[in-house]
Amino acid sequence: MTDSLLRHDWTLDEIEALLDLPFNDLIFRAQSLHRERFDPNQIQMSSLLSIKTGACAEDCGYCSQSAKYDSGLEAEKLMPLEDVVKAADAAKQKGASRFCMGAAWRNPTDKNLQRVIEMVEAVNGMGMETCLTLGMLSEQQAERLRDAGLDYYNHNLDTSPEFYGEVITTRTFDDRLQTLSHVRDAGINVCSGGILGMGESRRDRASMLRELVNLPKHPESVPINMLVKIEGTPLSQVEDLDPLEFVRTIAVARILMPNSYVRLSAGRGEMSDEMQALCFLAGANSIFYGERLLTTDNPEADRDRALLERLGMKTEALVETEVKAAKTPCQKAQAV
Ligand code: SAM
Ligand code: DTB
Ligand code: SF4
Repeated sequence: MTDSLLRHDWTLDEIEALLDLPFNDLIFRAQSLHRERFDPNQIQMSSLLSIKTGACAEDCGYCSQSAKYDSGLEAEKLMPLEDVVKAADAAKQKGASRFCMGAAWRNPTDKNLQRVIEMVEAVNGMGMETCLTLGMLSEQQAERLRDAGLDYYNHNLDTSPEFYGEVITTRTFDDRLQTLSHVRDAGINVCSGGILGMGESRRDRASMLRELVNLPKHPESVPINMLVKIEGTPLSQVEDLDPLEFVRTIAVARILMPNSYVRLSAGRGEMSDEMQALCFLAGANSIFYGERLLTTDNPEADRDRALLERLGMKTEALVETEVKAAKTPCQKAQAV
């Protein structure tokens, strides 16, 4: 069945016109569409773990983990399997339905990939969805991860092709598109989004969204990060983005990709409850849950629980776990 709302031919001017709408009109449009496709009071929760930290060869100007900048971060080697399993179990107990493992690599070596595959198999075996973010992947590596049962691969475009060179010089925008195409072709769900508040213009935000929406298939998951300013990195002193501009970008992502999960990602620690509530109203329906992102703090689990309760929102964890545990299509339909 074709879905006329799933367009892949958006122009930059059309997207910028959405960002330019009066705020109330934009939010109303995004929320109306959101509730046609999703339960507006339900939120998907992923938990993050850094399985290999720091000493990265890339020069991403926002990142605490690049070896090129002195952020004071202590580097750690690839974590043993049993520690990963323990962390996944703790995340599951707290209600996360997806476990996302991140490594500070330009790309994984085939040997390291084998160790990560064991982690994916173990976490899948616990009834959780798995997500990885390991940097660039070759076609064969993506296929190996697919064969291991990986559910999602996160690889962000980060910003517009025009602004990209201001942030990263050690790999190109096209390298990122290529990894996304390897992930898509292997049949793994794509998680791709970017960072706002790095000094980019509104047109850059529109251009990044255009790249995402005009991919051959919309990413299933679209993380929108607010820059977490890290001392020692080139972007540590950049001017704050107007919070309402962040909310606008979430709303436009929701309108452009109506079937995708839009994740309110990094930066929640510095956001008020009211700002997060506006992001949910604009169509965000996923968050990272747990006290730590990769190397920086996330809101305390208690604060998140209290926020969701104040808003009358519930998590998707139980529903998803039941669906995943069901063996046959008929059992799956019953679980839904
Ligand atoms: N090394 C792998 C890579 O770059 O693909 C995976 C990990 S990397 C930390 C994953 C994503 O986290 C980045 O692409 C970026 O979008 C986001 N990120 C990293 N540092 C951030 C920061 N300080 N603020 C906001 N987002 C950040
Ligand atoms: C994404 O878009 N955001 C997450 C996840 N994908 C891997 C990472 C955020 C990192 C924030 C900075 C840190 O904790 O190092
Ligand atoms: Fe390395 Fe990823 Fe950080 Fe870039 S974002 S420096 S690739 S860990």
